[in-house]
Amino acid sequence: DFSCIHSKDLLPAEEGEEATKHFLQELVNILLAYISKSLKRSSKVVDFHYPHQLKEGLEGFSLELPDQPDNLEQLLVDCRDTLKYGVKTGHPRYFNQLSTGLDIIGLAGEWLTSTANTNMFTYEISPVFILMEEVVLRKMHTIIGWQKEDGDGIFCPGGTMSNLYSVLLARFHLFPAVKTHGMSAIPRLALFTSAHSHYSIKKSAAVLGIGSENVIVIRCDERGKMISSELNSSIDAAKSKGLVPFYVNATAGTTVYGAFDPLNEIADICERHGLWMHVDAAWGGGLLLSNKHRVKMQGIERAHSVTWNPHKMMGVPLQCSAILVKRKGLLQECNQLCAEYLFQPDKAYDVTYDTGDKSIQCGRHVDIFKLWLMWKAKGSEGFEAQVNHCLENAEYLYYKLKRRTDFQLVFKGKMVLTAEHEIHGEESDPDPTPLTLHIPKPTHLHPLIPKPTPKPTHLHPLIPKPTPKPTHLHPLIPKPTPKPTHLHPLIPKPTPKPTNLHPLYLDPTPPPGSHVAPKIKAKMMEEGFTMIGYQPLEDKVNFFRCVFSNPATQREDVDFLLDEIARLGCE
Ligand code: ABU
Repeated sequence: DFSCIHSKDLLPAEEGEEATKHFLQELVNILLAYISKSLKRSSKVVDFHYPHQLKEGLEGFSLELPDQPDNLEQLLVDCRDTLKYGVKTGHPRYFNQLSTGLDIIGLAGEWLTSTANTNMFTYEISPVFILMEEVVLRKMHTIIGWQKEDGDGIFCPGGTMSNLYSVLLARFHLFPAVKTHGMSAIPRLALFTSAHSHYSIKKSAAVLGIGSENVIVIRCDERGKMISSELNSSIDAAKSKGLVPFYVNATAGTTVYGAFDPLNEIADICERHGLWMHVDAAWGGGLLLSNKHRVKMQGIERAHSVTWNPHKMMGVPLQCSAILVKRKGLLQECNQLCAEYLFQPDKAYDVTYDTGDKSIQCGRHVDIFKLWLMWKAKGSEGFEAQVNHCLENAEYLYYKLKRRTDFQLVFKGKMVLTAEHEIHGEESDPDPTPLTLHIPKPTHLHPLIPKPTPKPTHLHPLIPKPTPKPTHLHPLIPKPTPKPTHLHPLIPKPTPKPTNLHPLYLDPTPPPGSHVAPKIKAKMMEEGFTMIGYQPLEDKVNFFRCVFSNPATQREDVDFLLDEIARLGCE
């Protein structure tokens, strides 16, 4: 009974050890019960509530903050409820995001990290974690295929930040004066990325003052791979307009199709034009650990920098993302500002281990320990088996979909091949292996689904805000920036007036079938037995994207997902 105990009774209070032990043990019991439940197929992925319901408070669970301290009994109830109303991302039937699953060793690593509660900026306060980071980064360089003398890097908060680093480094490599003199000291730059690449490349250009309009978007083929011949001609075209091309992003595992750009072809073009080649392998990086599947990333060793998120395909708990840089010392040169209160040059140890000045942050979370511990626990072979299992699930889904008449594949042709198929050339497409599979709309269900009654949009969490946009555009591709007007740039553009139309029907002629996936998803969330994301893409109306990164997911879960989508669509 913790009803008479408060946080002030825990350590460092005198005699606080017993209460602390019992409190933490009770918390562990709650977490264990949650983990076991998360893995039970009979339990829900989500006990979904709309924002207003959670804000109003549910069965004693209140988000409001008290003036007087709550007792520990209440805090334990709050912990239970927080998990109860959250999403069980470790559930075998959670297919919604690229980061799924719950690795117990990774969890232990995260607990230890929080217990250590230190910062990654200097060796003096994180000696062990700094050396672990060095070891893991070296391992990743070797796996990429860089020479022993090459390789640098840093863990940072997510793939977007890793990609931002890559653009920053490429620009500094070409124009070091930009660090001190800013953009006015350098010419107008251009960078290149595919239409299916992650939006963080445009965001990086915007954040770094290059301008999102100077990101030149290269078309993709039907499978979502960059058409490299168009990259070449776009570079020439940009040069003829007086822009200075400096950077190409190639994606290894695009966010929606899981497509792999032709890295060697892109590397050839980058070499010909003297451009920095970055590979965004945030999603696909894990495949480097698979002897069977790493063939899809041939050419990655020619990259100047690589983004790789172990928190995706490798199943490391969020967050764990690396920016890997071939040229040693560049991160430090680009970012260091030598703050004297942290990075004193006259310390008693080798100050190159004070890696914090490589970063654009000051404080940096310890993301390395859980990955290091998982690598120890599984070995590289364990990660390989895990990645192969995910791809086997993807292949299973493909074959199931081919046999069902109530689903339609988003693009024709085999989406997942084993290495064997590739070696023997049984398919016409030599590089057809995306990691994510796309369960398309069950279009025949369309007439059976009633038109939703328009609701106040602030109550419906699944419906995007009514920003009018052409529905045929991919959501990851920002709308074209309006041409500069006479307005001062600091004056925000007027927000389009909200209408009273349901956001799904804003477009007077929505493409047929576009509301099927959102309607199924809305029902799926309310029932809560599985979760999968959808999106439109280019000329394709909303379709489901099925992600496999959870080692707990088995074939029966794939079967369940398909039957559940079909059931919800028929209701
Ligand atoms: N680019 C971050 C991951 C997004 C996703 O889970 O779909």
